[in-house]
Amino acid sequence: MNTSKSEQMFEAAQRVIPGGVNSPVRACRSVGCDPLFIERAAGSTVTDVDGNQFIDFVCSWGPMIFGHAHPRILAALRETMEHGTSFGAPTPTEIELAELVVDALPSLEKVRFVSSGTEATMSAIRLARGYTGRKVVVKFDGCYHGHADSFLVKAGSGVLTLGIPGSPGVPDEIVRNTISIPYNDEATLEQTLRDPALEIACVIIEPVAGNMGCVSPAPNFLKTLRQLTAELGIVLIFDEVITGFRLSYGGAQQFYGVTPDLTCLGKIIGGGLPVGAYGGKAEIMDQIAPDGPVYQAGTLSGNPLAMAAGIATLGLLGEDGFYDRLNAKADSFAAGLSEIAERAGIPVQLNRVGSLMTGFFTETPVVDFNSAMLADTDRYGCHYRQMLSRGIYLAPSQFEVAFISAAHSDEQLSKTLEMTEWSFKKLADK
Ligand code: KE4
Repeated sequence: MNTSKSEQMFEAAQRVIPGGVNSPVRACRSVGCDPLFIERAAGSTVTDVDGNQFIDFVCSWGPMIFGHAHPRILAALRETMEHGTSFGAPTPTEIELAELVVDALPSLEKVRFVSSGTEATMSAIRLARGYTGRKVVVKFDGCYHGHADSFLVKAGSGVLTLGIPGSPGVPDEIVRNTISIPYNDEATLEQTLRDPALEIACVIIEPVAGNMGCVSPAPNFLKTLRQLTAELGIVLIFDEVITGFRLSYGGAQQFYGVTPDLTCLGKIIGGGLPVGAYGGKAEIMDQIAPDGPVYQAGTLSGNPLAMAAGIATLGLLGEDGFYDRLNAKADSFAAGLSEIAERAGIPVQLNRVGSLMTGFFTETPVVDFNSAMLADTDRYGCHYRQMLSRGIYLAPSQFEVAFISAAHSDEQLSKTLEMTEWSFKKLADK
């Protein structure tokens, strides 16, 4: 595969952009190769600057649930940009998307748009702290909520881990109020939330974890979390940046029947443009400026182009039977993957929820961060490179999810299974 132009571009990029990328995972460091520079995309394929075409399972890390360059979304953008791109003033499109989002999610009475998932989660925990007057944020090992200081704590190795900075530049004073505990561990959850020494403002969780690879909540885990936080007056925040409008039109909260106090969104609601959002009960949301004292602002929040792309996307998602068709496609693809791993004698734990999935190269069921860390990342890297050489564009990390989109055709999924079988056989021979 000729990648000469990507190589030249990567050299140029590294001279002016840290690591040559604008987000670390794109550097492909954990899969042992240099990144390809993508020139265009359509449907479920991306094409790099050397003209190599790939079936795409990254899907821009989630937004492309309909595939790339969907005609309805492009048309909405073209029409909107004719009238300008940003005004720094309220616009009708913000109301339209806000009403769609509020109507879709059980927990939302009001919503505030921002420009990234990080802004959404950062604002949500500030709001929870302002609303409760408490300081401590509880999160879960292996869950990622963006790069705001409060979230950059190392995943705890102990049962109960007081935050220790997970990145230089994050002062102890900031992360001292962040506690990270094991996902799916009800005993530790109850022990932590009931600890009288802790002034807990909120718990934030990915209702299906997508940032240690795909890890689903244990049966009743979310219900127990909801019961405890309600009893103790702790704000429950669902980070649905990945799962929102992915697992169902009402997100994970509808999929599992558990209603949080606040919800964070991103990715799909922007249709590929920069959008994040946080929302919830009016009683809490009314604490946000200018109505309330908790400050949050953004120059491009509610940007007309992003709103138009989001409205077009949600319009498509609302079509009858969309999620049934998407999940059925993902179901048969996942079944094929499991059969192939079995035939090849390769230990793979395939975790899937709806159209999100991760194949962990390990014999141990993956139910939390510690078990996810047992996966063979070298073997994943080898698989990644082999699949790339055969035109399949997987997530460049064992600890991310693969996304199935409405644009993935049966033929493309069959080809991917064939290439997976070829790759697994090569892995088994190593
Ligand atoms: P952004 O700030 O990247 O828009 O969103 C942060 C975020 C918040 N919450 C969840 C559950 C997320 O998954 C993310 C971002 N996801 C990663 C990939 N899993 C984005 C990819 C990247 O960092 O380049």
